[in-house]
Amino acid sequence: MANRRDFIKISALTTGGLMLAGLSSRNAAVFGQNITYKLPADLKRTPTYCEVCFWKCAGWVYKNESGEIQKIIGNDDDPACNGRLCPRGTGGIGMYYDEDRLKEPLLRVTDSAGKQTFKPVSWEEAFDFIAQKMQKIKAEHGPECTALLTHGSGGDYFGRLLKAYGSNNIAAPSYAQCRGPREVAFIATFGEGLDSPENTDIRDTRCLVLIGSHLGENMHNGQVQEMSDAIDRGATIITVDPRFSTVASKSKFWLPIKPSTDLALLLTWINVLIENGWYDKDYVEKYTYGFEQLKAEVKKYSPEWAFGITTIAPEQIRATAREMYNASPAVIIHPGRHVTWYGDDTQRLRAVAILNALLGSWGRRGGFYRNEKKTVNHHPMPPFPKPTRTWRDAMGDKFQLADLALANGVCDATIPSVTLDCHIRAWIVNGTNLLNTLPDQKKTIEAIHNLDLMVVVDTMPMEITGYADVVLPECTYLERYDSIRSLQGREGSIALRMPAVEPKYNTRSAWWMAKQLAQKLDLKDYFPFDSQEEELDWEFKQLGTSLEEMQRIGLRRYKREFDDLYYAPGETVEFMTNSGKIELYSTAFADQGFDPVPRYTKHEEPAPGFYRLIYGRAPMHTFSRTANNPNLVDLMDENTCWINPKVAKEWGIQNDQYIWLENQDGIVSEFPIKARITERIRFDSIYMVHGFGHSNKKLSRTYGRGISDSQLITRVHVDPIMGGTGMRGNFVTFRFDQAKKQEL
Ligand SMILES: Nc1nc2c(c(=O)[nH]1)N[C@H]1C(S)=C(S)[C@@H](COP(=O)(O)OP(=O)(O)OC[C@H]3O[C@@H](n4cnc5c(=O)[nH]c(N)nc54)[C@H](O)[C@@H]3O)O[C@H]1N2
Ligand SMILES: Nc1nc2c(c(=O)[nH]1)N[C@H]1C(S)=C(S)[C@@H](COP(=O)(O)OP(=O)(O)OC[C@H]3O[C@@H](n4cnc5c(=O)[nH]c(N)nc54)[C@H](O)[C@@H]3O)O[C@H]1N2
Ligand code: SF4
Ligand SMILES: [Mo]
Repeated sequence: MANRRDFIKISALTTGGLMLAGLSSRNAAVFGQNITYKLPADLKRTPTYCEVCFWKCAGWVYKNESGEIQKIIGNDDDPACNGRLCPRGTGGIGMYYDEDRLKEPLLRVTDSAGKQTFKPVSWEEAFDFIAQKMQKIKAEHGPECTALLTHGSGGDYFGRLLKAYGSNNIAAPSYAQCRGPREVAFIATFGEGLDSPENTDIRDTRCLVLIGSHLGENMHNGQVQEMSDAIDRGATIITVDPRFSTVASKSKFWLPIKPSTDLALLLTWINVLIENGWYDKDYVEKYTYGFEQLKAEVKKYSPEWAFGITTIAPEQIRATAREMYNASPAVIIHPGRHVTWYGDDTQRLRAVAILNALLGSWGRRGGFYRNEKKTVNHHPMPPFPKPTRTWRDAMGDKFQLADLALANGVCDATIPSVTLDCHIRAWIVNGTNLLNTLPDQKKTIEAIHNLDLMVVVDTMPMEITGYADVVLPECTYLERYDSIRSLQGREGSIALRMPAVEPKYNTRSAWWMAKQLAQKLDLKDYFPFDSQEEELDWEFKQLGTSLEEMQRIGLRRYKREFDDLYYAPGETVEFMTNSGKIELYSTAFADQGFDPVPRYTKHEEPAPGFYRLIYGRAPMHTFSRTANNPNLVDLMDENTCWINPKVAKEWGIQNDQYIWLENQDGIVSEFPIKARITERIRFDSIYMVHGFGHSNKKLSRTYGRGISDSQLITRVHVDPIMGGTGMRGNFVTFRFDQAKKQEL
């Protein structure tokens, strides 16, 4: 291993307090620019869009008379939130007030005793160090040996920097650890993906089918609001989930499926619809390709067959299929969002897409509407150099249907291999806690040890910052401008995020950091404006408004410009697939040697005494980014392990007892987790909320609270079609003695 990095718990942080004032004035002089914002004094409230999750609700920040942030409320005009933020968005203030925040740039140094620590440094020292390393990597190995791993708004600016430098290795975990398989499946079927927010017309639906989508715990705001309105209107909800989720309790049908068998249910539903003629014949005839092949292929999937696999009774399968048909085309088989479960996820999502196509819901009211979005134009800049290599070169001919970069692919391409003459040598990590986000932590750490440079841009001392060479502290979303939020939807809308207050401590925005680095790397033409205000103003002017106007209104909506929201009766539609039709039989998959019509394959079962580890969301937290947020910790301060009473009895586990979990590879959870004994989970699985079990002691409110599902996800089921990391093929058992073991 080239550069073994010890995990550093940011122990040097406190020493920086005294140096701050001196450092920031020196920075200002060195960089020759004013880093304070020109905030209009007369604004009673300042606009923002939320960064607590990626639904990006627009809101207003209010301050008290002393200029302290007091509350954030939703922007009434915003189609993403309709004036109402979710609990996390309201609690976003806690991100600003969290005293555990990163406070100054840090550099990894090794002392005379060989101990690695972080030393507080000036911004200029940090940038000099990074630029020098990046120039060396570029000269010796080519710029393609640098990658950006990013989640969140600053990624736009670091992405521009990286492309200017000559690399296109830009990956976000929201693809191969989240919605990637769904995008590939819908592109193969309808010629377009869903992206965010999804174009589900829940507002007008008559039947919503949720397959592991736990809306209501998954708090994607506008979608949850539309669903609760739909429930009030009497729409049917069908929930397929091994756990009695919040939305299962509002559903007409709850199908407590055996986990990992959803594809069997979906293919059987397809068969039942076709066999009974419960599908939209005109729509299928006019718009689709491959119906006969589909029909022949799914013939074998009877409800009786599916019962043996899914444990869902045949009459339930028929009744729910009928229910969907009765509502069609105002029916949505929801594509879900985090869909990287078992490795055959693209095919499962293909089955979801096919069901929607048979019921004629795509392009129909109450099904899926047609999206619109405003394009944000950037100021002209020199063309980006064309990279000669990417992470894909490490993949051979695999995953060609992936339409975005894979974060796990970047990880793979960082580990030297005999087939690859150049591995990735530098990572810029922005806003993603990779140790908790990618499965197989051992591999992530191995990749990190092979880097010559790892820069982490974050707001908090997380697991990932502990492995950095350089830590760049970003100010929170309440203290900065950011790129323009342009959201797709029934109509396009744009929103401004501006600082409500000056950045606390010695923190800066991503734009500022990227611009300074660009200067050091001789790439300043890619950041042509002296201030972010000027750049935003230029961009807003292309959209028919200005920064000054947006500071007052926060959000602007645009009338639809192109197509109608839904297909007109008999409208001719050209789909962006090879056949120009909705492909029930995927020609693109056939070309690549994958099943053109999905087929059921069996998954491994837990050994006796083991239970499948499944996970999800809680309404008051977002992954690990909120785990230490004072306001949200007040609402929920640890995750619990849901265990069926039958199982608890067998093991003698009491409610609220702390236990350890051990997975099938012998990995034991670092911390104990509280047992929650409940009928709401099947006997073959245990459930927990993702985002807890933090090992960085500097996270004073969350350190050691609950456990990390990621730590136990060592078996990864990679999707052969697009490379997504299936994370639900891990089994765990209970342990009661870990406390003693840790004391030794
Ligand atoms: N085991 C398991 N793994 C999962 C999931 C799961 O449910 N279970 N979910 C998957 C899904 S769906 C997704 S989308 C991904 C999410 O993956 P991530 O986005 O990586 O999730 P977080 O754990 O919230 O890490 C976010 C990091 O950004 C930092 N941060 C917060 N605000 C800012 C900011 O303003 N600027 C900067 N620079 N940093 C900031 C936080 O401190 C934190 O370190 O994880 C995936 N991985
Ligand atoms: N509050 C909150 N809301 C969020 C987020 C957050 O962090 N916090 N993150 C956002 C993001 S990035 C995403 S991607 C979404 C993710 O949210 P979703 O896409 O809605 O859900 P998943 O995380 O895939 O699935 C969780 C549900 O799947 C069930 N499940 C587990 N295994 C199986 C199975 O084999 N079959 C079936 N049918 N169900 C199964 C679990 O019991 C659980 O109820 O949430 C978004 N909304
Ligand atoms: S859904 Fe909640 S956390 Fe996500 S952007 Fe909206 S208010 Fe923020
Ligand atoms: Mo996600």
